[in-house]
Amino acid sequence: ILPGWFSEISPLWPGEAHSLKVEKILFQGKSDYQNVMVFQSSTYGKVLILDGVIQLTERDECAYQEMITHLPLCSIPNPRKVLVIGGGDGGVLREVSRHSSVEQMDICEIDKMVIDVSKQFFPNVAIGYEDPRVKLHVGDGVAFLKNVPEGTYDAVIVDSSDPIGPAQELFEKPFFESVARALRPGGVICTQAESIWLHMHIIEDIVANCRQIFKGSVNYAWTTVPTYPSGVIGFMVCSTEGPAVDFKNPINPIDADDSHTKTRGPLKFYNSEIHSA
Ligand code: AAT
Repeated sequence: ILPGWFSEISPLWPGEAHSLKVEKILFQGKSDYQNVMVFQSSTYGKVLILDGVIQLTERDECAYQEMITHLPLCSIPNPRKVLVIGGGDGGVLREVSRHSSVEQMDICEIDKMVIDVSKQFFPNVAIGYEDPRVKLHVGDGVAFLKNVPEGTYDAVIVDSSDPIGPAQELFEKPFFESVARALRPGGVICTQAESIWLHMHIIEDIVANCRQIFKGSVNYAWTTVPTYPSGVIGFMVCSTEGPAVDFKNPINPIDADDSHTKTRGPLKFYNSEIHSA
């Protein structure tokens, strides 16, 4: 480990560790759930770390937040009620808020410290909270879903950390069953589903579970994020039984210059072509 550098070391990617040069450590704290750190890097802007794992950097967060949000929301007509699990930084909320059909955005993040730190150090990400359609719930996503009435949501986005620590259950079958219950017929889920280069065993399990639970369609998509392990990260995008959803051909395109461009900035990564690809 080089002095003055951050190296991302984890048993989930043995034998490799991506490193970023640290200019300055801005925050270090311990929440009830995890260690939280923010530092200024020399080439990726500010970086948010949870338990030693990179959650986002200012430079490349767009490639993750835009894809995990618009892959599901651009695949269905007029999404109205959306639930985000995790995503305490607010970046997914920022992206959901670009959809004018949305009436309600619920978010359930387990760790209040992630929310507070994001508002303090990542204002262009946490801007997602500044939308009156947002309802914040601080708690465990697994418990939250158990109390959601059947058929409530058009879309559920699971912006989850890796399956070591508080997010472990978010990768397990009972959780996917409760998401399916919370979705309307033909509703969609998009969940963080790790890297095709590192986690085939995890992906195989998720795919097998989703094939049993989501009777509409089951797909795997991926995007490039240079600061995530192996430089790519994937998503499971599935729909429940009901009106058919064709995730490969978005029917609800988002305008590159949408009405929120002024406050949220323009889309930087997502468009219909990259969605289909
Ligand atoms: N958008 C940034 C990317 C993330 S953040 C994942 C979030 O999930 C964290 O804020 C974490 O506190 C929250 N979280 C973890 N477990 C739960 C839970 N059980 N219920 C609700 N929220 C939870 C993902 C980064 C991916 C990293 C890839 N290596």
